[in-house]
Amino acid sequence: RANDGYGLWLDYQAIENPTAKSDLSRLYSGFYFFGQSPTYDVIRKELELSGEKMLGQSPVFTSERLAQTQVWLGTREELSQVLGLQQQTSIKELGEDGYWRGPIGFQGKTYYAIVGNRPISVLYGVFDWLRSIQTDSFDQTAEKSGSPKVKLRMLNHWDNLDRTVERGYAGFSIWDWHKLPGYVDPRYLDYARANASLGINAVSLTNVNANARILTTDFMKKAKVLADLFRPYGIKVFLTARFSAPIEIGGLKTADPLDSAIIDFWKKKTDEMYSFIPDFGGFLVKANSEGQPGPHEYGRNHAEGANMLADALAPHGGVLIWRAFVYSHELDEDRHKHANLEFEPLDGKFRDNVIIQVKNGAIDFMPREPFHPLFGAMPKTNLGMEFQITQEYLGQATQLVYLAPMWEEVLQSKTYRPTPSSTVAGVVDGSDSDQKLTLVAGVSNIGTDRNWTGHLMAQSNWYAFGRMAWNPDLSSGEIADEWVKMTFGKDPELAGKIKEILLDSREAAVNYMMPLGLHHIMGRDHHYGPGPWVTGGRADWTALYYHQADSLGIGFDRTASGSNALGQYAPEIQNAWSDPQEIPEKFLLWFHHLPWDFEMRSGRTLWEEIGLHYDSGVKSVRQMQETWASLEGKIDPARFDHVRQLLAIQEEEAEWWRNACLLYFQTFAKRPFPAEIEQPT
Ligand code: GCW
Repeated sequence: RANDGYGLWLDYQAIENPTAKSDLSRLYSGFYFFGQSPTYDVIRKELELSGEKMLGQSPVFTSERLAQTQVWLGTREELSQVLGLQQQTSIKELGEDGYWRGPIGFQGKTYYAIVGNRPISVLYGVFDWLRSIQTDSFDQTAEKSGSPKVKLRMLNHWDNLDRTVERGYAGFSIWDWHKLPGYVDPRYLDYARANASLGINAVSLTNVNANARILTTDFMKKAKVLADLFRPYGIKVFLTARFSAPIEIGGLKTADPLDSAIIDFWKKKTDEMYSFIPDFGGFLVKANSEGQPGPHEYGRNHAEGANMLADALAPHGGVLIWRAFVYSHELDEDRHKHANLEFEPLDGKFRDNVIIQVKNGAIDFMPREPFHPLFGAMPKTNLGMEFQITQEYLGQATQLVYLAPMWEEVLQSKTYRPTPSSTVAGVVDGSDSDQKLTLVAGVSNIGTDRNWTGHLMAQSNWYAFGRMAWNPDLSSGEIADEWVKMTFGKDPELAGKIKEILLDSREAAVNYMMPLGLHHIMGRDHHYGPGPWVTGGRADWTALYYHQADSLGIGFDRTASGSNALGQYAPEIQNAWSDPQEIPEKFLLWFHHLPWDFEMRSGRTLWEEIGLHYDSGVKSVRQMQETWASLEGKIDPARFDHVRQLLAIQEEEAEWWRNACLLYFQTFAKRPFPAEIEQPT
């Protein structure tokens, strides 16, 4: 059967190396569980699947005669009860999600053990072990331990109750609300396995542009089924709460967060939710943003809105996630500044169980943005990161763009606050901040398409998101390496070439779409393809607002002579970036309006440099195509052809972007294109 990509990175390629195979085969001949848990049943199933696929062998699970076993699985406590073992006490320090795996000597024999602080972390240890086998890095004599740096590692689905998906490019929502609670699609379990294999431990099922019906009893019963299925995989369910729900489903006249009837409504709703899902994660809220209802309607601020919901969740241990994606051009001329203006004054005013979820940049998931200036600016507030895995502004389902280099760039950015060496990763994972409740969220790219993500290669973005949420300091290169080997096999030449394609793809997209700090110049509403000419309606929805091209030059002056959004960053950044000679050129036009003949570091003019960037983006795509073509015969024809066809579309689209943007900007610059580029027509 043709490989349709359904198996994701859990497809478990057959092991060919005879020594590795016989070693592993021995291990698969005797698994021993020291305790019982529904999560151990999940592990058993994964061992069955992986044994069949990697070795053509069913694992043996024994319950007696320890001496005949090979692999031990259990929690630290379970192991020490049976064996009286006191080693591995350090595992305890790894926290509830931490695990240890390695050899244990007992009564003259060595066993391979995977030990966690609770059953879920044994599962994490098993997935880590399976990953090491698939990537050829398993050494049974070595010890390895792991634990996540972030507490909530979460997918945000923008899925509507009618199964359409906002900004979804992989079919419809996998949540079949119509058939729930009676019918359980087996796909739900494969979804849970995939997430658990990465350590993703929370999912918000519904769109942040929320429908209040999800909070009705009927829908709670449906959500309960999913929560029950996900529990053994360590995944908690969250739902989006529409702020005006008291009016829409509660028959009340207001949604004022300080009104006692409203407080009571949310308390009862929340209690009811917990009666169905005792470990319900909490609510995710988009309020007073893009027309969504919120506390402002009643003259209340974000903290008053968020805290009211947080108080309803607190007795149950629930978390309230409140988004900082708020903007207009009314509060300030520059939309960029809006979130800081509204949220910074509220620092320290949110309850302990509130997390403010902040997009990686201040505008909106652009191909490249400087990090959001809220990171580092609210030391007394839990700040979570929101990435977008779905490629709204990065080619949607037709383009291959590996997003991990972008996330890495953001996470490793220095904020210089709260300490001089702080980074975004350090703020978010709490190592540079005091925050206890930490969160990395990603807007899901999953849908009903057989291969889950529309573009097969977009599976790498789901994978990379999960890995980075677990450890924000992992590099995009090592993650690519893992994913490629797990998805396409370990042939070094093949793996090397696919990795090269992945790692070049994001810079290619930036170049042919929005190089040198250009942003928000895409097609209106659908956000597909170029639209630097977009005008009309709200100023901050036009393109001209962002690129500001005129006969003199191009770019948005956000320095002190302009909007001074730069003033929202730490002084170190302000100093360096306010100088067009010093700012990294990748952010040049984000912060500066410069003449077309401005001299770039290459010695070329700005106009020439823009042309070269657009053109090099197209050339990179052609290089990706060539590299892919060289893999013909080394990848199964189904997957080979899928990617080949999409790369051909991507080439056309890259040319479209280049030609459209350059021809449009030329109407202002009135200069010829650099001779060395393919001339746009
Ligand atoms: O990126 C924009 C999208 C909207 C989205 C919004 C948000 C859910 O175009 O579709 O709405 O951001 O993040 O709230």
